[in-house]
Amino acid sequence: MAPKKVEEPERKPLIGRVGTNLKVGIVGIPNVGKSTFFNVLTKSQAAAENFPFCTIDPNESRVPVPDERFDYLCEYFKPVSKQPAWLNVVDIAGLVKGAAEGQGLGNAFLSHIKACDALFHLCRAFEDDDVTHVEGEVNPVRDLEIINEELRLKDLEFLNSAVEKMERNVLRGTDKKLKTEYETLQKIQHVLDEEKQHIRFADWNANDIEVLNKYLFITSKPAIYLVNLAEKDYIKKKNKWLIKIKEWVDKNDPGSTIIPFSGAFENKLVDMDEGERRRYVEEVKATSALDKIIVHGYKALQLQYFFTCGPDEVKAWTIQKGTKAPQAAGRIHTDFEKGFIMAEVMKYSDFKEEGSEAACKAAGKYRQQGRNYVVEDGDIIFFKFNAGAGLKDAKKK
Ligand SMILES: Nc1nc2c(ncn2[C@@H]2O[C@H](COP(=O)(O)OP(=O)(O)OP(=O)(O)O)[C@@H](O)[C@H]2O)c(=O)[nH]1
Ligand SMILES: [Mg+2]
Repeated sequence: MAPKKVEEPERKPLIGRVGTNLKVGIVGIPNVGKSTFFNVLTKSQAAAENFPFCTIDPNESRVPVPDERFDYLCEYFKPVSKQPAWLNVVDIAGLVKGAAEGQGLGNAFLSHIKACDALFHLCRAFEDDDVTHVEGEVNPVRDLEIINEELRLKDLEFLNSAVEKMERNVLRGTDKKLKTEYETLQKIQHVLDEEKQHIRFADWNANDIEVLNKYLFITSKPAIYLVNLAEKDYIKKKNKWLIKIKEWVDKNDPGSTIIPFSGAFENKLVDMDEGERRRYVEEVKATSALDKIIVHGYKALQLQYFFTCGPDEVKAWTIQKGTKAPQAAGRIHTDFEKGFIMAEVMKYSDFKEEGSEAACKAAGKYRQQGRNYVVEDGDIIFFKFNAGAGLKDAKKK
């Protein structure tokens, strides 16, 4: 397996939509196991947690984000309703060399990638003569290279047409805002065309980011690399490609996460009943990689969540990092934001350590926070708000 990172390189700010209903798209060349991974992911999460199977359409579903804090809170409160955080995942058809120019199923699929906010870049390191490889033989590094290049070319094509459209107006007009946007587009052109770089690795100022957030280029999206191994390699944690993939990612997408998994192994597990699965996992001394993949996907979107807890419901509410208390309250209901009075907050770790809300209060770990409080991941919150018409406070809708 790839060696552990010693030091996290500094990450660039996330470019993209601001929202909480964000999607990760699975990209890769054909026949590398994207759909297999997608199916196993949705099936296993639906089965394991007994949540409703959440197919949004045949290629999109949402999966609960595994979190032992959430499990503990459910265990503690025994609520009627359990609402975990969700990650939306989209299965995208395979891309081939030349897709940016319309080869293969080309262009339509690139537009699907555009609609996603982060990418699971899946590559194939398993050998199987029965599964055709479009490029002849297995070579995940070459495949990563192909996809990366197609994504860059697609952005460039989109950018060039935007620049062209704008050019006439900018040269003729006196619109200052248009001019700034045009300048940023030219900077982007330089990065994509001259430096042959992906957008997310360049340095952008606040103006640029505003423009980038408008265009949502594919190469501005963060990626996580998933390496599909044969079952035996996954179990042994050994495959000759892993180190080469690590080298490639370190060079081309420094700091990004690489997660080895095995579609075949996951597929086997998902079809077993609980007892069988436990025995098998013990026998081969390997566990499923799916939880780790979901958690990393969620993190790549720079999302986090706070909890509301009670006997009716334990719920994880997704927010963007840096969200302040009133806006977090607004996730629950707009009235909570408008009439925000305070947030009563316990850290999850304090709650667990002290054992109850009362004990947290006694220990001075139940804090009242105001409008400027920045909500932290895992906060347990009880909002007080003024609804004008006499409603004083509420835990949830
Ligand atoms: N041996 C082996 N075969 C696999 C594995 N994962 C997927 N396959 C097989 O590879 C073939 C292609 O898998 P898919 O999941 O459909 O591949 P895909 O990447 O979605 O392909 P496209 O949608 O055509 O781009 C199928 O026959 C799978 O059964 C794996 O881990 N090991
Ligand atoms: Mg597929």
